[in-house]
Amino acid sequence: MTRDVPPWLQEALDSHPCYNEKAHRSFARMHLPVAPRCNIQCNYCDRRYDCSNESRPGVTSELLSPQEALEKVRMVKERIPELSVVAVAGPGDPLANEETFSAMRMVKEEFPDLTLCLSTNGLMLPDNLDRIKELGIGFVTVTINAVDPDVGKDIYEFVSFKGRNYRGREAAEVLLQRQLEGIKGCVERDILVKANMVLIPDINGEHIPEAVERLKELGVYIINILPLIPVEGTAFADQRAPTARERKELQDRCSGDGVKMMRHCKQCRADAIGLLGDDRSAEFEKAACGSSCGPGKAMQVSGPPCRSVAVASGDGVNVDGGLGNSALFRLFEIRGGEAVEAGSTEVNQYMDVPLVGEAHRRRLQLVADQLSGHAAVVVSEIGHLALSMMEGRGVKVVVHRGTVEEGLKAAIRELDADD
Ligand code: CLF
Ligand code: SF4
Repeated sequence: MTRDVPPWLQEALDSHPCYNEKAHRSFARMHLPVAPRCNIQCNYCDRRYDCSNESRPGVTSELLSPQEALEKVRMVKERIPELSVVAVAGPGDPLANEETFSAMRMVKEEFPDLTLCLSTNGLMLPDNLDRIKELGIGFVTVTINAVDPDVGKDIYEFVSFKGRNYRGREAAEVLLQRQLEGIKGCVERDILVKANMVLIPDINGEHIPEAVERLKELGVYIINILPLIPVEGTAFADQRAPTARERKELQDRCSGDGVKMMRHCKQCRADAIGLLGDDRSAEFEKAACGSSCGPGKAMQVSGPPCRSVAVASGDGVNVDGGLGNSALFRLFEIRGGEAVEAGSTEVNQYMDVPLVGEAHRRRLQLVADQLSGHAAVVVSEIGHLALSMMEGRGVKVVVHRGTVEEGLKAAIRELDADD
């Protein structure tokens, strides 16, 4: 018998296109791409693309601030009346980004009739259970690819948890323990859990049935076995993807007996909008821009032009690092020639990577991805590789050794000169 549906979720379940197959042709979902950062590194993920928790590799998502996301919900709700679910599913991990909660809160306040949903790698789930429940988020997906650290150790490059970076078996152990604790906490709070499992035939193919058994015992409501999509430039670029037959056999083998099996997943983008089989996100691209600019492709539709600049500065006073050795970038919007503070973005989850070789290149790439979408970055130094990565992403690099204030002035001058 399938897990009982908590009464407070029955109505929402009837119109949830992912948790309820019957609903997927009549109800639409919308993902808010407000969560760029991630706290782990899955070997199949390249964050130039969308998060594989809930997405397919493809076009990079635009990133929105919570305010921009709310404005976009207003627009989408007007044009897609069948919208029933609003979710955060990347492009990084929703729970590694405070913006997820700000956006959800705003949506809940203005649209209490919409169902809230999120998808996470689970690392920070135990710490956020009460907030999730309080916000009325009744549907949580956890991507859990193994319940044995000896299998998981080959799937994750690192896990960054509470100031420490873990690798190998230890990383898989930390992640698994948090995922299991998080799932248990959701079930205890009457939140419906979906477990996403990326099927990597030569790594976890044999292990998935055992993992599904464990997840059933924990009270997971529905299982979603997704095929690995090998992405160029990732550690799993050469891993074999499953065949359709392999996946179906596994789905059949793991079906029934206390758990539902999702078979209609579309491996959506982190900014997907519409019915599962009819993505309409392109219609709404660049539709949102409110009072602030940020990373991503948000576009100003009214008011004075604004651009965003990221400055490498740990103390907020001096420009004190390069792309490869900074933990924090301060963000500013340039409006009418003035720089206005707009928060900060941490890249310290990549700090524990050797400064040479492939790992270093990859780290630079991740930091560059995180900073892509800004008009300029200000750093005190930069190497050839990092420079070409930033320029390749259309970001102006300003090298400045001095104060943040002077660095911003230099950035404004250089951006103006380009106009
Ligand atoms: Fe989005 Fe995921 Fe919520 Fe659905 S998607 S966060 S549960 S609202 Fe759905 Fe898309 Fe498959 Fe995800 S089809 S990738 S299962
Ligand atoms: Fe990528 Fe993080 Fe998602 Fe893994 S959890 S697929 S590393 S964004």
